[in-house]
Amino acid sequence: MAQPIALLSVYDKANLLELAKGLQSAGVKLLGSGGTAKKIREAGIQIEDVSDITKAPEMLGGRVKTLHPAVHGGILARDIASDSADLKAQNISPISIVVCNLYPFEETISKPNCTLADAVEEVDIGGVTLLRAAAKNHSRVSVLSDPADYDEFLSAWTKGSGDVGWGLRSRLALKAFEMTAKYDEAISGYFREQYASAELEADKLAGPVQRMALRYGANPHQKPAQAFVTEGKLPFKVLCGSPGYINLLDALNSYALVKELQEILDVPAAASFKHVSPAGAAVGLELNEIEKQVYGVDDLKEPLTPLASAYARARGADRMSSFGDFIALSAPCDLATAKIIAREVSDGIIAPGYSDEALDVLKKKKAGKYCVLEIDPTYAPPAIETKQVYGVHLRQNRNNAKINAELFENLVTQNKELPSEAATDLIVATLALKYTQSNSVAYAYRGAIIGIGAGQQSRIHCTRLAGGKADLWWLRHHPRVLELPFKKGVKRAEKANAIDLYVSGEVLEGGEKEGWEAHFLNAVEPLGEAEKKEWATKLTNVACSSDAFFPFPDNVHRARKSGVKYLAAPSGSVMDAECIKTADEHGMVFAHTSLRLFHH
Ligand code: 93A
Repeated sequence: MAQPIALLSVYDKANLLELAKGLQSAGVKLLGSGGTAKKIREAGIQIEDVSDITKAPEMLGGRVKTLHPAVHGGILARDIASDSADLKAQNISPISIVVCNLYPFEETISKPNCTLADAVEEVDIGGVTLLRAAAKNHSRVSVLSDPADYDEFLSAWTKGSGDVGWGLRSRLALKAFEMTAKYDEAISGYFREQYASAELEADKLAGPVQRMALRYGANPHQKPAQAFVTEGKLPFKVLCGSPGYINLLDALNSYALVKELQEILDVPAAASFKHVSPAGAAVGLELNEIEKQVYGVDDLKEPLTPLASAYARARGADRMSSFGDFIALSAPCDLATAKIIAREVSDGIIAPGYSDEALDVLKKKKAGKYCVLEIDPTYAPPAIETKQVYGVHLRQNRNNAKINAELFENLVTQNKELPSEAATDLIVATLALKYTQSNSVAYAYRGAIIGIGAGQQSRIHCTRLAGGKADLWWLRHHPRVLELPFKKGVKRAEKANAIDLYVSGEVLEGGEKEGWEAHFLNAVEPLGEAEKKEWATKLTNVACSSDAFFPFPDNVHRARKSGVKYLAAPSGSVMDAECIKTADEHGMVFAHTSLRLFHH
């Protein structure tokens, strides 16, 4: 058998001499690129230069060292007759071991004064080719890309008399593939930053870009931060302001929600997001006069379009939570909608377009810093999504479950009457859950979320939280609330706050009490418990959906207290029968969906 050959070409020369010594004593012939061969030779170990077999000197200042058919033919040749014949014809010897690690690209670019030219010079070509070729041909060739593996390899080589076995060869090949992939990612990341960011500066208002730098991540100390795609351009462009990291989390989740709502219900939809969960979401059913008053849009001169009604409803579900929201619209923003947004405290908006007048209005918000994003409505996200937590990559198929009326066909209660309005409300509630941090439960009424419980570890806490919010929402319709004698000049957010304190029955003392009272022209009597109870009985036909099964019937009891008649949840609880029995006791209609909708 011919003497096995090892090709060594390493930037990091750690453990190199021990490996070279070991290979030599095992009868392996050594071949090295310039610096690697020199170091080994200086240690008294015999080694040939790559240029001895290529018959070509290293050139272009080291840019071409190992890139040669004599090298790559020797690595890539299989153990088959035609490949052996090719090698023989070209007088090339097969190579059995490749030892290579790459120029320190990441280390170089992390230096503060690294220039573009410095970075370019550190892009390793020949080394990546050696690693990839050897890894490709791992059925015959061993590739050592990490000095930490030399010892194990040497003992396996000696033990196996030159055959380290398929197991080790395949593990080493995978390591080499991972290494070149990571290396390439560092290179494309660096050049994306250099070239796609420059594009951002130039074309900010003209079109979408591939990458945008963000001020910071989830918190101001989390720098640097960026948003990017690896192919094409981001699916949105920035028309005004500059989005932050949380803004984008809100924008992308909320737009997905409203887009699906409109697709399924064929009515414009809007959502008001905070911390990556909806505070409200709705479709644009026309508002009656009381709703206009409750949602604070009764004084608007501009007639409400369906889109404006959708946002008024979405914002009106929980005005406290929507303070500083990120808004998503399913249809191009019109003037009527922009006028509602203009006077609310909000952080930004995403929509598939803006009328000129609407954009003029929005651009004036926050002294010109209001974040306005225009999304491409034809954009379809990739099917696979990946995120990284604590250094671990998590990958899954996107949640592409369709939420439509068919989902609620399995009615498991005695009462099986599900009117189309209730089916619409179940769709709104369930679709909202698809984009709400779990656990979650949502109550919907007249095409809008009226209470949502998000991010709770216990199901009943979600049901209570959502129910409590729905109760407050309903109390805001109470005639005593609508007649509260606010002084002129009280700001919208202050009103929302004062009403919330009033309906929640919060006990106020001292300065807080005085501050609250100062909003009104005269003394305001609190809402009594009996009044509240009596008012609660007037809310009926509410829909409620849960992102996973109800583990106990307490959820059904609690939902009923907030006027819920229509329930939807997946089946699967050992208490399913009990939950159904409870729903039957209350004359409710319960749809088992068999679709879990956790979202994180
Ligand atoms: O500039 S290169 O991309 N051109 C090459 O042909 C080449 N072959 C190996 N760099 C090349 N290498 C790299 O040189 C290896 O990846 C290794 O990091 C380094 C070893 O160089 P030396 O043996 O001269 O120290």
